[in-house]
Amino acid sequence: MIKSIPKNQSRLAMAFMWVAFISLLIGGLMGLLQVFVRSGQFTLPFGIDYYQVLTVHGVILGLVLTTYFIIGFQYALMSKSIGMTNLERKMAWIGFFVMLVGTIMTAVTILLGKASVLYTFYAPLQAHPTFYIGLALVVVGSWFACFINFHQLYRWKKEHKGEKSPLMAFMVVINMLIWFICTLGVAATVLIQFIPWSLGLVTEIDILVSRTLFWYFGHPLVYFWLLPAYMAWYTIIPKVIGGKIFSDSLARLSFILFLLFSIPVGFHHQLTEPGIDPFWKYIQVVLTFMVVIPSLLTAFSMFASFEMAGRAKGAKGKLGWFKKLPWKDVRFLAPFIGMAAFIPGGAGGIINASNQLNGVIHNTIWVTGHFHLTVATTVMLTFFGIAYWLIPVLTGRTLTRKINKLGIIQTIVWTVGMTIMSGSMHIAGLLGAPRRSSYSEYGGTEQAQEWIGYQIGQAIGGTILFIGILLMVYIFFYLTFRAPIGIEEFPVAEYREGDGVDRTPMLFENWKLWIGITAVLILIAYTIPFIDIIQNAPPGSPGFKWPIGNI
Ligand code: HAS
Repeated sequence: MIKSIPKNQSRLAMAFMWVAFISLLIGGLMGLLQVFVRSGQFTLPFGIDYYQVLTVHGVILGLVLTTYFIIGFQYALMSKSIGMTNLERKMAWIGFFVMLVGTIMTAVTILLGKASVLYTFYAPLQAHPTFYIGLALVVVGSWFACFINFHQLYRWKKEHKGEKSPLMAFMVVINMLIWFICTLGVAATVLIQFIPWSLGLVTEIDILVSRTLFWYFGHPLVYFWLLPAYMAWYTIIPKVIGGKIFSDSLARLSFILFLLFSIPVGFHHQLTEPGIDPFWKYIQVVLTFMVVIPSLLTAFSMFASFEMAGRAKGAKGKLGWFKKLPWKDVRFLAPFIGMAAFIPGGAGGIINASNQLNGVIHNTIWVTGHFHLTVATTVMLTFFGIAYWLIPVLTGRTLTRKINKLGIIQTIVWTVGMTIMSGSMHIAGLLGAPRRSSYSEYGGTEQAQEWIGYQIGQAIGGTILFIGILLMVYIFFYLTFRAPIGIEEFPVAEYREGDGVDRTPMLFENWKLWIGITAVLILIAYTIPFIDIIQNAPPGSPGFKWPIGNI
């Protein structure tokens, strides 16, 4: 039963959206400064440090914007599909404020120049303790959202004995399970290693342990970003295009596969690191290739939904459906371009995961190009596509034709900017340009001359993208304060006839089974190598620990 979202629950989701869009503006501005510095044509004023700007950019966009948007969007999906009690809502506000305090602490520390450690905060780079404490609070605050979402589904299931859960709620719970399990890793390294070390309570830190715990979190993090986009692709886009969901079982299967395979793969970020036995790297690379499968299932499902919708509108021939898609509707166009970008973006991921090829691209700006295609295009354009209807739904306003048109322009600006910027990054990376460095334009080598042109390409693309950010922030404000009062549709797709939706196996909701298999896979992938790392971390034994005075 689909209900509208009550006002007090809309306010909650909007609070998360506010933080997300303010972050977009601040983080985007930092991105603009960065590409200018890397072009070699610009020096930062007032002694601002490149790495400080890069840290603000990565933390604010990669961690703050995404997490707030996702939690707000997921609350809206849960409110829409299974409702929220007053107690759940109050707890959600507590979680929001815990996150906000943490975010402000982290942001202020970075802005004061006390935490220029980038979003990966690799030791032995060290930040002021408030950076790590702030991060820990953000994580703890986000756990409120996890347990509230789990409780919402648990409550619904108790009230609807024997019934299958609504697809949206099922997807939200899977995503929050992934988030909860993976943030245990980052919470462990921050609480056990970084906070005591930065407070001076201990004088050494085991670098490889900290990086391994970070990447135990870092890869599932990218699926935590991706899955809300997939939620929209599976459950909302079919409605926007006037079609139906292709298959309930396939959608659930794909999400379960993400739960199983997105976590035990962190070593593919550490393929070049000594101290991890190649056998375990190999195991995790195999598991990485497993996590490609649910994306391929999703691609299949999307094509099926598009074709079905097109044929229902009279499309003929193999590709006739393409013309019947609603190209002038920004709620469709933005996510669609996101999907299209995921074809090269996903191919890039497969290249990254392939051991020998990883040796070519690792630590080059190719990787930055990869994640600007995936998270900054596929995910962000889908989030923008969601915002066009979600913000009016939450504020009791409507998406006007004018804003729809401006949204189409914004989508095109973003696509052009990102194609130039990410394309330049991929090429410069292949030529050897390093990432995470402000000195890439004058390495003094002949090679550096080859990639300098692409660094300027990045600056051009980055400038166009910044215009895209300004447009999007304007649209957000317009939809929040100026758009006409009215009722905007919360698009929720129905299943196609003959989907066999009633026959979706109840096995898919056997949470003990799926969480159990997930735990077993994590234990297989990590137990032995982790013990090995603790005992024999390079370059000496027992564990190479960086003394605090050397940084
Ligand atoms: Fe990645 C590095 C491997 C997906 C984000 N990745 C990163 C980093 C980030 C990131 C942020 O194995 C850098 C971290 C850092 O700071 O160091 N990635 C993969 C693989 C996948 C993948 C195998 N990544 C993502 C997604 C991200 C993301 C998604 C964000 C949201 N990645 C790596 C590896 C590294 C890495 C290594 C480490 C590199 C290094 O050495 O440092 C896969 O999940 C990709 C599977 C995807 C597909 C595509 C399916 C296509 C679909 C679209 C269908 C289109 C339709 C439209 C229907 C197989 C679903 C129709 C279109 C028409 C034109 C008609």
